[in-house]
Amino acid sequence: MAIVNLGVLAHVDAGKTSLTERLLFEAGVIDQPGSVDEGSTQTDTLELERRRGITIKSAVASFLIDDVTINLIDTPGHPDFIAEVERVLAVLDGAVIVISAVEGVQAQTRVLFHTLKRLGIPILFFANKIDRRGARYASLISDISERLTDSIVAVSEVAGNGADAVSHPLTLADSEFRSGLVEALAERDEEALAEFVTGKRELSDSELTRRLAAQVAQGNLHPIFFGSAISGAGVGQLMRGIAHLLPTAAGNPDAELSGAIFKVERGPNGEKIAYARVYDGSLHVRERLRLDEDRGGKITAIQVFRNGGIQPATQIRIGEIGKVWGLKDVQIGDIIGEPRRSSQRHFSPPTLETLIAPVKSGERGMLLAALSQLAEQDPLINVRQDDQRQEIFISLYGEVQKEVIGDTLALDFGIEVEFRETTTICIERVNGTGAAFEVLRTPANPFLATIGLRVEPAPLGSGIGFKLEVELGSIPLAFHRAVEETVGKTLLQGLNGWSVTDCLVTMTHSGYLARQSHSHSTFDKSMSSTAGDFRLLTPLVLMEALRKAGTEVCEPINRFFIELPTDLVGSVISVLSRHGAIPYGPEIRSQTSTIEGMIPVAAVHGLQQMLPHLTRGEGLFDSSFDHYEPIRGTAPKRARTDNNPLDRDAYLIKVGRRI
Ligand SMILES: Nc1nc2c(ncn2[C@@H]2O[C@H](COP(=O)(O)OP(=O)(O)OP(=O)(O)O)[C@@H](O)[C@H]2O)c(=O)[nH]1
Ligand SMILES: [Mg+2]
Repeated sequence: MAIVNLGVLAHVDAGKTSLTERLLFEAGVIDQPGSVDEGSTQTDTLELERRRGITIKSAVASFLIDDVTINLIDTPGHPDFIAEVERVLAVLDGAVIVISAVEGVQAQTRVLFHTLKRLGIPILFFANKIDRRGARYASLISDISERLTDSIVAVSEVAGNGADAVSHPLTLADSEFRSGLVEALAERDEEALAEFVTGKRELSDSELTRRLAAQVAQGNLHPIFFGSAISGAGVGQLMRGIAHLLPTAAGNPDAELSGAIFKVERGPNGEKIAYARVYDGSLHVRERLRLDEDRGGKITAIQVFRNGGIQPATQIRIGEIGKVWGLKDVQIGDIIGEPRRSSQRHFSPPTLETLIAPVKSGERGMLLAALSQLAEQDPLINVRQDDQRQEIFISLYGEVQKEVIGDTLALDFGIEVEFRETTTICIERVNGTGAAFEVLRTPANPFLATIGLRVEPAPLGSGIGFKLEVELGSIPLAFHRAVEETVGKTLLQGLNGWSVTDCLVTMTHSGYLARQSHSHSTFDKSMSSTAGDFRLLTPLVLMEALRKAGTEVCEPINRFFIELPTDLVGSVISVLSRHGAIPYGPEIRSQTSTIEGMIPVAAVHGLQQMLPHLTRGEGLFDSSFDHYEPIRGTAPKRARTDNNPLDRDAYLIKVGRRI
């Protein structure tokens, strides 16, 4: 049974959900394509999605094309919901990137394309909305090749305009298309090149198609289909492309089970339902699953996506996607068995944080419980508590996500909340090298542990590394682990309260007192080191080392793109500069021009609100995270929520170890 797990990805509003609907209709799964605008589609089922007309959660739909089962995952395009896309990436055999033929390549299109490319996921392009006025053909192809990739081959052409626009497949009988394709293949496929250049023989149609599929599968070439999700133009050809140009799921049925959980939802009775894809082996009802060291459970029921629907089943086989019941503590992103694709983060982290509080003061506990349930489905919500001030913070990608969280809490949990003080999340990077150590049984050290740590900068994007420069056996493994874990936790709040990243921490000294007791009595904590001694001392040593190394607070910077009437370019550029943005040379055209550049995330919201006024309502603004940059001037601090190891005396009192 051939299966393709297909992601549909795009910038917001490009037409992913509409295309999904059209594919389900053409495949015979539904009698009428539903409409996003009327809230009647198969994949936008949440009340909030229907109300807002945007996709918020990824959703699966299944259908057959020429005996190939397609499990399609419709994803949200709004950058605030990128976490939903993130998890889906792990389970895809291929992707369709939808591009509006009117708007062309947009900010999120680029982010998604480059991420898919990096992961080696084969990509087809669908240029949608050819039925709209202003839809482009040749200029869209050059837009894609200039702003995205030149590894493209247009496989259809458009005739007519507006509602009458039709899309014709280009065939190998067309000599121009044929020679273009042969050339594109020859550039990427040495064997084809040899045969083509030496002219040994004509490549047959079926051989050309086979070689095209091979290049698509390797991620070297991306066919562009043109059409319309609303009129249905070009969708039939896209379906043949999906079934015959993308690689089908492959795996080893005899190997150990491996798979991934890419979505978690709650059923009508609050029970957890996990969406799993299987790579190798198979997943059975009544099987016990291990999710990590201390989480797991027994599978009580399975449903598998098949032939346009979902059916009860006893197992999920290779390549299949199914719903799984019974895993009570499952989380989105869980890996079953050996990971297939790097489970690393592919997109930038949330860059905003907001204080969230219940309107009714007695509902704080309820709110925390609700947020932790939401965090099971969306790990990037990242709930942070300040127990001293009784405050709750959550990370955010943007204003729309904030509104959706507010609505979800009201609708699903009956909790009215308010948000205050949205701030930018900065990070701290280490400036130089710093080291510190404390030795057990010395007067200043109340803990039965010797710890030495060195902190130094590591390459950008590398996160936090931990290394031992002491003999592995010098202290029990459990103590090493305690130090390593505590290092990770401590670095969540650096010298200025922001999380420290891109650094290497090396353990340079270690020592402990072995388990001992006075004769005939039991284990005596005052004479023997415990993991607690290592946990409590680590923050003091680490922060001392960090203080010596010094840190630099960096703020998130977005790449922006503005389209606006040409006569306003000058005035908008000066406003941009006042907001700390760095515009690159604008691209001036007769009527509308574009400005690209970098802007601090902190300035994005304000600018977005001013733009309609600045551009007579005609400006389009788009931005996505690009990098972190050191803040010039005074670095902002974030209030600490830990025991503040920077203040030794206060810290010792808080952890109850006053000397
Ligand atoms: N004219 C025309 N309109 C389209 C076409 N495809 C989608 N639309 C419209 O574009 C809007 C957005 O469509 P959606 O299908 O919700 O787009 P999406 O990519 O799923 O959006 P998000 O999931 O929110 O990112 C809706 O108003 C659709 O009716 C098309 O081919 N032609
Ligand atoms: Mg959608």
